[in-house]
Amino acid sequence: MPTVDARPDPYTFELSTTALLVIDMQRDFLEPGGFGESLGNDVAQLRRTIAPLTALLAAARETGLPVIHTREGHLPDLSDCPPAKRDRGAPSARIGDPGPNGRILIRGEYGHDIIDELAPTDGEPVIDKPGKGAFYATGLDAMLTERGITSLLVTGVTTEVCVHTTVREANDRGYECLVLADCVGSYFPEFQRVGLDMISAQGGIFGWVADSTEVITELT
Ligand code: TIU
Repeated sequence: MPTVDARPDPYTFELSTTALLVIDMQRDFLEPGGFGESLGNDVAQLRRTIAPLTALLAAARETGLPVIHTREGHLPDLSDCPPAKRDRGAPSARIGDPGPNGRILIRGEYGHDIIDELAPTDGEPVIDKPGKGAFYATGLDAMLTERGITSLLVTGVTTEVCVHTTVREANDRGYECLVLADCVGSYFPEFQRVGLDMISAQGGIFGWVADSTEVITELT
């Protein structure tokens, strides 16, 4: 069984019960003109995740490790977007408003889709989720259970929002999570550091943290 140098201690996983989860690597978060920028964020902060995630995806695909992608977004009629989410804050454009990449965070729009560099291949599931967590109002738990997956290699954006929410949801459902530090990104450097610390502190209260190179070495 592969064992990865991680914190707070080494992470051992079985290939047959592990999946790579790629959270919300969408244009709406990583490119100008989308949801992330509308909230006042510098979207360039997230782009350092693309190269390591590209390498990790290649290794996972070569090994036959299941890859599951998620996308945050809403139905065109916004019936799955609570007003409490849409009305929050003072963004330059709200969810559902028109933008250069289509309506902000709306399913089917160009901006809602995954960036070209990390496009899913045929057969890789893409879970559309209305919330921050990948388990809320989705079929992810059933999909993992059906496949016998109990361990998740977690990547994507943003570290302190959708990655954290998903790891917490996964933790409560009994999944073990290894979060790959160079493959998760935040708009705020301090949130990146503290967000990862919060996962691995207290003996790994939510899971483990490692660099993707440690996993790639084990997979190849
Ligand atoms: N705003 C922010 O940091 N993130 C989100 O709204 N969604 C995800 O993290 N995917």
